[in-house]
Parts: sequence; structure tokens; C-alpha cells
Amino acid sequence: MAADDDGTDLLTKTRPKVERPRLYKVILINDDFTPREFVVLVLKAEFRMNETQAQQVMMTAHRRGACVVAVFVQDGAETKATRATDAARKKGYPLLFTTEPEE
Ligand code: TYC
Repeated sequence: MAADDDGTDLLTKTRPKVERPRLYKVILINDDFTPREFVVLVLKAEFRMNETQAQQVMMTAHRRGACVVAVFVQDGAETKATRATDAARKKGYPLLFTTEPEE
């Protein structure tokens, strides 16, 4: 054993910087065709929102053109946006959820 060896392995002494994964926003886009009630339904089903939260997000998108729904790591955001958009396509609505990186 070397004089300066306290028996602690190098690997346990160094602390490699671990980056936090980048977060992505799921954004609800307004359109003129999807019924308000259907938007609320999808928000509740896919994003586990209650009626009040879903109504508020839907109305914000309706008034301002878009609204941030939730934030996830990239995979989660893309999966959620795709699932929610597909649910609308199955009913013939143009409702769209997109993703974009935070900051
Ligand atoms: N603008 C739609 C309507 O008036 C409702 C709606 C709200 C659609 C939000 C999409 O992201 C949306 N029927």
C-alpha cells in the first residue's frame, strides 16, 4: 500500500459532474375546429389533469393561440405529445400538441 493510499478507490473519491437532462415543454396549439370539450377530455386523459386545470389550459390556448401543458424529459414529452395528437386524429380533429426545449 502506498503512503498516501487511504484505501479509498479513486472511483469513489472523484465526483464526475452529472448533467441534469434537458427538459421539454409540451405545448397545446389552438385551432378553429376541435371542440372545447374534446380538448378538455384529452388533457384529462393524457396529462392526468382535473376538470379545472384542463379547462384553464384549454381556454389559455384558445385565447392566446398556445399553452404549455407540462414539462418532461425529451422522451416523455415526445411520447405524450404524439399520444395526445393521435387521440385527436382518431376522431378526425386537427388538434396539435408540439414539444420544444426549455430555455
Ligand atoms: N378554438 C377551439 C374552438 O373554439 C377550441 C380549442 C381550444 C381548440 C384549444 C384547440 O388547443 C385548442 N372550438
